[in-house]
Amino acid sequence: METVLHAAGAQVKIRYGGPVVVIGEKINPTGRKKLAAALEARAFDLVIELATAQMAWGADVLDVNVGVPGVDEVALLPQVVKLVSSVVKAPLCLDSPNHEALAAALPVAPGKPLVNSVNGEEKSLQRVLPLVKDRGAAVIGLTMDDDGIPATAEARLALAGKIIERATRIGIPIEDIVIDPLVLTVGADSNAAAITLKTIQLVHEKFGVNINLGASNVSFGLPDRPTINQAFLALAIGQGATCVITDPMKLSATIRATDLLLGRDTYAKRWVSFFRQHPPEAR
Ligand code: THG
Repeated sequence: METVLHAAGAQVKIRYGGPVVVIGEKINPTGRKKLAAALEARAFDLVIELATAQMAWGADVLDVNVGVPGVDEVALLPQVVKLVSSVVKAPLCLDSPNHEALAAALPVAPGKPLVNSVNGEEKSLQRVLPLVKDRGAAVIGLTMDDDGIPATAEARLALAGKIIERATRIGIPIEDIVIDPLVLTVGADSNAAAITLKTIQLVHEKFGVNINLGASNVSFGLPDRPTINQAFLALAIGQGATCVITDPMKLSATIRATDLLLGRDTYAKRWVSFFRQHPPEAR
């Protein structure tokens, strides 16, 4: 199964057995006061800097999230999407829970973008899926609904099935659906990562669709988060995750090393190229 995204001549293929696709997460004001203030002031230098820096560190796709509380996302998301696409040649991942903001940004996003996200909630399915279908975009389906994130892998698998069924029923090709099994922090529940890893395995076996994961949640509230995130990502990729939304500055090296160890980097070409561009002493 291959999810193909493109923009300005750049094509990104998400597929099992290929190198993991990195979605740069840093254009997101959550927990970043400087970026939140800049977005509120419509001062976009920092956004441009984050876009180019993430590309230099190996991002394939850039996530764009402008969710500052109180800000008019319907106006701001398309504005930032246009700006980012004018400075980098990468498909974008439009990250908003607000379907009106997605509807406003989709027409100005270049090529074939990724919509982040739909979930198993009835309202979300009804509002987001038609936008994805009409735009010919791909979509991330989160395995959660009105009741939150289910506690078991089997229940998350059922939600993945529901999203896939509803999306394909309105004509979205199954290869344009990427399932995100979500992870909670192991600081609160020591089984949190294990449940997510099991969900990846079940979704991969049953549907064969591409699987995305955000690595950062897993370590919330714990010391030395990067080490936990690195270990988790390697395990998730080994289990079948094919794309990850993360900080490329912190995690591209681990992702490249994992691809190498899984036999997805012939002659270690990508690893050596990354090493030359970002030698360890400069990381
Ligand atoms: N799945 C999907 N989309 C997602 C997520 C996911 N989008 C949002 C999120 N998870 C991924 N993006 C972020 C963005 C920021 C942070 C974590 C995940 C973050 N911010 C720091 C903080 O809150 O403390 C600030 C870090 C910094 O300053 O660099 O951790 O799972 N589909």
